[in-house]
Amino acid sequence: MTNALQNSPKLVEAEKYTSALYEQTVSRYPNESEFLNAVKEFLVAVTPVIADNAIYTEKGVLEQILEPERFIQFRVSWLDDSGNVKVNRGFRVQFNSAIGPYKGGLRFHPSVNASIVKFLGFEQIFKNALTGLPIGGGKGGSDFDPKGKSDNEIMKFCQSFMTELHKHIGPHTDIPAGDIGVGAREIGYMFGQYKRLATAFDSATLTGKGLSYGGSLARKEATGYGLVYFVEQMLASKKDTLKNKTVTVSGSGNVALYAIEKAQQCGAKVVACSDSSGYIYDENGLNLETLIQLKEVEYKRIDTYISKHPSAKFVAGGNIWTIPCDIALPCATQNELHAADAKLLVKNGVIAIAEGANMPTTADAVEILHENNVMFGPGKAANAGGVSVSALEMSQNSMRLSWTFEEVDMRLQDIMKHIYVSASTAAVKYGHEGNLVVGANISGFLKVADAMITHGLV
Ligand code: NDP
Ligand code: 2IT
Repeated sequence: MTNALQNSPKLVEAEKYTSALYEQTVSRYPNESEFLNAVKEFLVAVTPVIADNAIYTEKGVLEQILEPERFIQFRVSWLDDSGNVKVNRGFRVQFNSAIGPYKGGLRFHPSVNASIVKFLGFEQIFKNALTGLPIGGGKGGSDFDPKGKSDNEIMKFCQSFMTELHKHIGPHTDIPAGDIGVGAREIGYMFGQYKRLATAFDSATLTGKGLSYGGSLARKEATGYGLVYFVEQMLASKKDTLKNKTVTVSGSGNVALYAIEKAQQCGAKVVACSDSSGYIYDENGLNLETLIQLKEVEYKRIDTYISKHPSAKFVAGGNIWTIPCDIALPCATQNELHAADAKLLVKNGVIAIAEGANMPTTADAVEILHENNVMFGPGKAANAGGVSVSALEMSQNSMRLSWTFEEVDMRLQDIMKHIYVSASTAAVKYGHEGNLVVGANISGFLKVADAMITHGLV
């Protein structure tokens, strides 16, 4: 908030208004804890903007923004390899299309439900706005568990899922991509089925495609690389760099692997990464080539790494945040870094934490980091590199050409810098210097809210 606003009656009014909106959301969706957490963080962050600009209240922008434009739920039936009938739930939330067609990933994980899809779709609205590219917010997925499934079962599931989803998506309406459990293989099967049903080669209907049929160079690397570019900006603000820093990265999926690669290229030593069964640790640093072979080629668990590198240890069920580090990059899933972890990281001397995953750090953990002056990069800013290059993939598809890796990577670096600058500038303007959670929410919100107002009540 501007200094004049501090403790002003306008701010008190705005706080009452956003608290009431939060309570209303709780009473509408009492069981959607992940969605409610995302809404709470957002409402608290934008309260000074509401206090400062009466128009957002007059036009009911917040009331509208909290409610998805559309929420689609559907049955996904398929046959497993033994001929048994399987039934999963499919979801797509089309949350906000004020600044562009809905855009956001698909997650296949047994935990997926309405709350998780809505929290991710809500975050995506502001993340996508921050990129400066013309994309609205959406998200989807299924409670299907890809673990232990044969390639044939994955294909059957993807085809059945897309048979319903294709009615709701398209290059000018809604463009899904990957997320947890959805990578190049799944996008390929879904694109094949979409193409067949649409009787058209609408390449810009899905992003994260293979390079042979319209994918963008550097999309695979984009989220992890973008995260590290964002961390470089955070460190540069303190005249520091990644050189010789000790880094831990949770997860060992798409985001984690390429965050590790870029951190290593920047001169950091990445000593640990994880999956849902535990973590691997090597004080001399992890070998990325082995990790990529195990995870992307052989689809193996992280514990298999130690047979190739005896100097590393695998800690089954271990908590990666107990390892001392300068920089921690949570890149697995939501709510994976709690208050106790934040305290321990602070005690062990952490200087920066940035979220590759969506909302991995709980609200009380973020508070502890801020209290202890640990730099904190929230996911909707720090992991926006993935969706940014997805939007660049759409541009290339529209132009029917493809840029070089270097060209895409340069654009990605510019976008991450721009996101850092706009979030940190908004934080300063509204009286929360250094608080990128507040800055990212405000900066994303302003763009979407202004577009919504110009469209009238729709
Ligand atoms: P992947 O499926 O490639 O990898 C996910 C990793 O996280 C795996 O190591 C997985 O371990 C671990 N993980 C997932 N769920 C859990 C859980 N409940 N508990 C513990 N570990 C878990 O996914 P991505 O790398 O694509 O996504 C990781 C995070 O990044 C997600 O939060 C996603 O929303 C976010 N993100 C992804 C983007 C992208 O472009 N892919 C863009 C922006 C954000 P295991 O194999 O044991 O389940
Ligand atoms: O959370 C995310 O930003 C993603 N999973 C990527 C979305 C996209 O459309 O590339």
